Amino acid sequence: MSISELITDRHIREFSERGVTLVERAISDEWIETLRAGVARNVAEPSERSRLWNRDAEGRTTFYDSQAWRTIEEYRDFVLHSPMAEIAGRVMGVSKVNFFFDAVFIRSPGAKFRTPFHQDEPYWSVEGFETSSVWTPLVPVEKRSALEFVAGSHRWDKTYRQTNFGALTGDERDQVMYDPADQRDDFPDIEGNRSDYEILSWDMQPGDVAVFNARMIHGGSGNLADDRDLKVFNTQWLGDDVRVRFRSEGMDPDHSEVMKANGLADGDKVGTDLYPELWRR
Ligand SMILES: O=C(O)CCC(=O)C(=O)O
Repeated sequence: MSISELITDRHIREFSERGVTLVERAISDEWIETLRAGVARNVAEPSERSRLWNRDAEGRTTFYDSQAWRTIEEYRDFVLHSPMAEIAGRVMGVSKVNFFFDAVFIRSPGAKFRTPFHQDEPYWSVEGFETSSVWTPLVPVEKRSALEFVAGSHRWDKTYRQTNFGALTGDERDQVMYDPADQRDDFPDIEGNRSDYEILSWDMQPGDVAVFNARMIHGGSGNLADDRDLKVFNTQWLGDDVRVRFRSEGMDPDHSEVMKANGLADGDKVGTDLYPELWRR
């Protein structure tokens, strides 16, 4: 089946209205095998950006790494040659797609740690509505352990003081010093008031992907049964309206220096070899 047949009007409408859509059987078994091999290599050779977000009393861990696509050849192959760019482009309904970066979330069997609810775009060195993150589990995942999304939150038109992921790691390099004059509201307590929100998640098989807008509030996953692990590869994609945006605090990953070195200034369209255009309608 071609990608234009795979992505239906329902996916496009759900992504636009609810901020997330599940695309089943989007990625072939071969690509999943490629990504699993990449994850094995990545865990053996973590980048300097890798972090252990959590290690519990039983030694169960949640490992994070990002932007490894230039060094892990399996990731690079997937980013450049899999149908993911076209899937992201067609779901977003844009005319072209640039690749932004990749991330992995690896939990050992039984890990309970859940990622705090957050939005992605406020951490990015770019800004725009036409963005997508694609959460791609490489193993079967039960709904109770899958990433959760607050339906429609991409259209709340509100940015909050974001979760300080540095509090998870305690690592000096991750701390965000928020400006005391920052007038933004604190991040809403979604977990403590779950019944106030429509929270979406699904049972997923390897090959299924959740495509979500980078303004969506999302979090969770983890909460694994004792015999289940979780390996997730995520790719992030930029559409037509995205522009470079240097923020005064909290960029993670902070691309401002490398962007400037490549001639990109605040307000520019993304592009250059840093963010290759990988699909055009
Ligand atoms: O899988 C997770 O624990 C977190 C995923 C996430 O925040 C993301 O893909 O942006």
